[in-house]
Amino acid sequence: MTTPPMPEFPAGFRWGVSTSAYQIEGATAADGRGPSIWDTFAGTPGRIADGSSGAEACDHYHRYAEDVALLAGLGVSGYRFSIAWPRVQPTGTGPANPTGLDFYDRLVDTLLDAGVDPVATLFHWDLPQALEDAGGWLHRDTPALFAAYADLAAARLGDRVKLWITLNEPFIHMSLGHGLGVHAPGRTLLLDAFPVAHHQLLGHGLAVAALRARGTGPVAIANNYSPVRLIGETEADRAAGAAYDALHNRLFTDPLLGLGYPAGMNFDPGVVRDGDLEVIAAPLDVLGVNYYSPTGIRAAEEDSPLPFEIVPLTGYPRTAFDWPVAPDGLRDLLLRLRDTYGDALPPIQVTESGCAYDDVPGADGRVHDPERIAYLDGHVRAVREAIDAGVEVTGYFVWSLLDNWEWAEGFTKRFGLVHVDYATQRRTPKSSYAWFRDHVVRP
Ligand code: IFM
Repeated sequence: MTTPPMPEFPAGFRWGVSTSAYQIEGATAADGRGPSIWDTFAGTPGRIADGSSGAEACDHYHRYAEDVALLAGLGVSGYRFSIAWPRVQPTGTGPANPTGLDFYDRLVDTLLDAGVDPVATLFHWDLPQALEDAGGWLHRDTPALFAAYADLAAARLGDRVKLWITLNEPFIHMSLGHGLGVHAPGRTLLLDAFPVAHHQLLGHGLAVAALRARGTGPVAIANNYSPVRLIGETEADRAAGAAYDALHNRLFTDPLLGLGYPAGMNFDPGVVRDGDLEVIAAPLDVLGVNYYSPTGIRAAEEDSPLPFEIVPLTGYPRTAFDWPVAPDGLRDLLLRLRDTYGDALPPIQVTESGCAYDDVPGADGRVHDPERIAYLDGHVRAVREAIDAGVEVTGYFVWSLLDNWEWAEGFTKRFGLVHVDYATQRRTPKSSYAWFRDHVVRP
C-alpha cells in the first residue's frame, strides 16, 4: 500500500512493539511457574470465545530467539514485554524462582545483543492464583507483595532493563476483571470494584519505591484512555460524559499526578488511608498511554446501575473487534493530557496502539493487511500532530509484534505485525511489518 511520506520524528524517538506474557509465552507449567488467575479463568467453560487458553499461545517461551530476530528485522529500538509474576514467585510470595527469572534474563540479553531496548512490564493481569485465593487486589496485603516481587525482578534484571512499567491498564483489570467479570478473575462487583483501583495504585507506588531503591532504570505506568464522544447535548448527557471520563480517564491518572481522586469516586471508609496518596504520587519518568478508540456516551436510563450509557459510535471505519478507527482521538487525548496536567505531566510514550483484522495468508503465502497500514499511518501522524502542538511524546509502541491470545476472545482476534499459524507456530511478517519498518522506523 502506498502512503504519503511520514513527517520526521525527533532524534532518539523510541519506536517499538508490545506484547504480554500470558498472551504469547505458553509453557505455563515450565520451570516451576505457578498457576495464574488467567489459567483458572480460561479453564472455566464458557469464559473464552473459542474455548482456548494461553497454555501454548505463541510458544514464545521456546521461540523467543526467533521473535527477537523479527524485532531486529523490524529495526525497532524498543520491545515492551511483560514478566509473569507466577514465573518469578509461583504463589506470589517468598523467594524468587531462579529458573523462572532465567527466561527473562535470556530474553533481555538477546534483546540487547540485537540492539533493542528491553521495556519490562511487571503486571499485565496474570496474578498468581494463590494471591487471588487470599483476596487478590481487593486485599490490602497485595500492594506490598507486588512491591516485593518488583524488587526481585529488579535485583535480577535492573542492570539491563531500559524502562520499567509497573502496571498495564489498571482500569481494564478493575472494570473487566472485577466489575463486569468478563476477564479474570471474573468478579462482578460493578462499582464495588473500586478497592481494586486503589490497591493497584498503592502497589504501583510501593513498586516505584522498590525500583528506585535498586537504582534501576526509569519508571512508568501504562494506562489506557478513551476520549469521550458525547451522543446528545442535554445537561444529563454532559454529566454522563463527565462521569465516564472521570472513571476511565482520570481515576488512575489524577492520583498518580498528585491531584488525588476525582470528585465522585467514593471509596468505602478504610480503603484510602493516611499517606496512601503520597505513595501513589511518586514521581514518574514516563506516562505510558495505551489508546485504541474513543467511546460514545449518553445519559443512562433511570434504572441503570451506572451513571452513563455506552453507545456504539457510527461514521468511522471499524476493526474486526468492531472498534471505531479514530486517529484524531489519539491527538485529542495527548493534547488533553497536556492541558489537564500541565507541568505535572511527565514525557509520554504511547505504549500500545494497534488494531485487529481477520488476516489470512493468500495463495502466495503472504499476508496483506492494508487496513492495519492505514490504521498505523493515521495514528503515527496523530502523534506527530500532538508533538507539533507542544506535547512531549518520546515513543510509540505498536500492539502487537505477533498475533496472540486475545484474552476472552481467545485466538479469534489478530493484532500482530506478524501472522502466527497457531497449528504450526509458523511466523509470517505481514505487509504492515515491512511498511512500519520502511515508512516509520527507517524512512
Ligand atoms: O491485547 C490487549 C492488551 O493485553 C492490553 N491492551 C489492549 C490489547 C488489545 O485488546
